[in-house]
Amino acid sequence: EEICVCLYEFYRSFKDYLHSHIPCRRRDVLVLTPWLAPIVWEGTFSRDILNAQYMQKKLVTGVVTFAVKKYVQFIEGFMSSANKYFLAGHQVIFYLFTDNPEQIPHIQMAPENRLFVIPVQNHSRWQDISMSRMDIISRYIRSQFQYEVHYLYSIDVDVQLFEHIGVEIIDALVGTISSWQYTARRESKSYETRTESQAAIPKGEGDFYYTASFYGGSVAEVYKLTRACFKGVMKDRENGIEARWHDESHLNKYLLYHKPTRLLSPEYYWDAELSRPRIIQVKRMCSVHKNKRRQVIRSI
Ligand code: 2GW
Ligand code: MN
Repeated sequence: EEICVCLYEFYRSFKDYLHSHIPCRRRDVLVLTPWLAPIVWEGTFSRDILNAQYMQKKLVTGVVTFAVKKYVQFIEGFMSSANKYFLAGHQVIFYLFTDNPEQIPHIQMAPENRLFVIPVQNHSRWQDISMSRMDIISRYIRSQFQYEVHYLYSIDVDVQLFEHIGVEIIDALVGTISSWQYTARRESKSYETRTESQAAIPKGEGDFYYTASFYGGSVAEVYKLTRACFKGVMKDRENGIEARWHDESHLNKYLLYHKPTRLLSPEYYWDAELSRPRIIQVKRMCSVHKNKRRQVIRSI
């Protein structure tokens, strides 16, 4: 009986403690992977506690974004919303790769943030723009980023942030669950399955389907990831094959065999084309690009 009283007391004090930091806990979603990596949803963390920890460590985080050709039109919306909501109050360095540095609009940066505009060549095929990102990121990590930031995240430019994306995203290797595929069963996920491709995932394997629109981690981990993915892209090219979803297919292959240490729920990249199910309590970042044709193909 005494033990019972003890346990009850413990539970009660813990419950109060939890409640004071996380007012609405989640029971409706998966919050831990089978390899014990947290899956970040609204209602699973206290940003105050995380902020204080991160602040103590004096960390700097980098964001890599590409805006090539017509995609310069998205810079303004991305940069102004990211300055407001991405790791607000913490030091962030934005690395903006573009083929047209002169055309960059004036961007009002938050005082703690910095912006580097880096010229990059354009490719005629969009698939090549998308896939060359892995190569460019890894080369710049080697020559520059590793000396300037601790963590590095790659984000599509055709997005806008609507809510805070804070230090809950910080970890060694971080992937975001795709808003298109969060419910799909393994067999119906968009993985590359042709065994001739380096991105091939054997039938019946795969954990989650991750979006290439938002991933990151420590500089060292992102270096390994981007190098491996680019190697896969090159090998495929030699063999005359292109993975189903380009860099995204290679990212999914990599993250299957190098398990992410933290996953972001689709709150962190919600596709504008989709209606919002109940489990998505906040849309923190959404795509703003409406290209019906490609999206229809993608959802098949
Ligand atoms: C892309 C498609 C068709 C025509 C042009 C482009 C394009 C992309 C471009 O002209 N200029 C450019 O800078 N980009 C960059 O590539 C930009 O940063 C953009 O956000 C990123 C990915 O292209 P996006 O946003 O059109 O593709 P999504 O939103 O369907 O993204 C998924 O699929 C891609 C590959 O199929 C990538 O894997 C991407 O990371 C995925 O999320
Ligand atoms: Mn996009």
